[in-house]
Formats: sequence, C-alpha cells, structure tokens
Amino acid sequence: MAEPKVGIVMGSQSDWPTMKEAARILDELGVPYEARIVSAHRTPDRLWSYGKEAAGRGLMAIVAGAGGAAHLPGMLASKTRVPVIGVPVQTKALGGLDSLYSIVQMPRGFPVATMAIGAAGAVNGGLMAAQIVALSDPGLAGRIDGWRDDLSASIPEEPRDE
Ligand code: RP5
Repeated sequence: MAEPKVGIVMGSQSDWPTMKEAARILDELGVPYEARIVSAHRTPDRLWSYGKEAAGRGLMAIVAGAGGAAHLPGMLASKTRVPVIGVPVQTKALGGLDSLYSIVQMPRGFPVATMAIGAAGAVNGGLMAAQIVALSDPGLAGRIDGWRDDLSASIPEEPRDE
C-alpha cells in the first residue's frame, strides 16, 4: 500500500458512515489515504501529534469531519500547514447547523475549507483533497477530469417520470 497522501479524520466512530463517503471517492480515484479517529475533546493528545506530524509524513490534505461542538478541523488547522477540509457531520439535536457554525467561523490566520453538511460535504471533501494532490500528479489529474466528464454525461437533458 502506497504512503497516504490524504488523511481522513473524524471525531468519533459515529462519524464514519458520513466520512466513508470521502474514503469511497478517494478509492475510486486511486488516491492513497488513511482513516483515523482523532477527537478534539476525547483524545486531545492524539490530535496534537496528528497535527504536528502531518506535514512531515507527506500528507497533502486532511479531510476532517466532526459533529456538534466540532472543534477538530479548526484545532488541526492550528497545528499544521497541511490544508484542512472540514466536513460538518449532521447531528440529531440541531441538524448539523451546530457543526457547520463550529467549523466555518475560523479566526483570521487559520483557515479551514468548509464543505456542506453531511454526505455531500464528505464526498466533496474527498474530491477537494484529490484535486489538491492532483496539482503535482498528472495521472490523478487525468482521472479526475475523466470522473467529472462521466458525471456530466450521466445527467439527462430532459426530466422523465420516475
Ligand atoms: C463529536 O461528537 C463527534 O465528531 C461526533 O459527531 C459527535 C458525537 O460523538 P459520539 O457521542 O457519537 O461519539 O465529537
């Protein structure tokens, strides 16, 4: 297995059904990645080491998903210059608006690229990470172009009754 270029991290096992969507698209595009549970609240030391070591280990992007008081993406961004892509996980209590607000409102100086709430955000997080890796990988760039062409071709011109 090739060294991971993308880190997929999440605050809890309960985030995996959402974050699996990021993993699925990276598999499809042939981007090597790792998936880890790294909680800002429950495993702060793990978060610190992950952020500190990310650049040195060759990670080029981190897709970080969390729900509720979703500090994980922002805390990671404060520990690494590797671009962090935040995925707000949908919550039962507040529908994920809590996650979105927690991730999107970063103070000046420590950006997090924030995706949509839920599965669409996780897919787009994976795609965004792949596009970052593709800046220095022409083969991957070609696969992403092909993937986008296929998606466009699959959209019918006229609606039909289901
Ligand atoms: C956050 O709390 C996690 O990212 C998760 O979305 C949320 C709930 O976690 P669990 O109580 O399901 O482990 O830290």
